[in-house]
Amino acid sequence: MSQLEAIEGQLRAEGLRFALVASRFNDFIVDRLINGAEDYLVRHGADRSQLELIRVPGSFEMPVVVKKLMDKGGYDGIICLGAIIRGATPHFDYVAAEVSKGLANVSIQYGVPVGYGILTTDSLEQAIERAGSKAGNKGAEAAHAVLETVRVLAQI
Ligand code: INI
Repeated sequence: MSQLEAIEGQLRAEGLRFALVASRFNDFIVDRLINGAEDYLVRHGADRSQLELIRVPGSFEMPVVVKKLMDKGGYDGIICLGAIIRGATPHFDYVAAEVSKGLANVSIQYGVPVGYGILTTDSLEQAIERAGSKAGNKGAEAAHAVLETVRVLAQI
């Protein structure tokens, strides 16, 4: 067991401001991810008035919108929520690769955590499992990761 004292992020969202960027594509899944992220943040102390929801057409449009939000400033973290389903998406690999690359780049460029709450699944059934049923809620998990990272960055 290590004797080192770790820098760790506390899961306290009081006083923090977040943007939730969510796709309209597959909105019946994405709406559950939004609920999961919002519920997580509010239960950890966020003020609902400090959460801003931005709807975009599809996951592919997220990086440019997140970049504009970063330029505008004022957000401690941004949580992206979407569902890219292989069965229904011939260009699945292109969309998924570009979105993850784009979001990673903008997060690093601005030093603001961006949560990847975008499901990439083979089937609709898998997406449902990850949007609040037997495999948890990936929207809540993305919110958790962003909150923890915001708090870690504040200590470094
Ligand atoms: N966007 C998604 O977020 N999920 C998908 O599964 C999807 N499919 O199936 O194509 C999808 N496509 C739209 C894409 O994100 C863009 O909005 C579109 O290509 C216009 O640029």
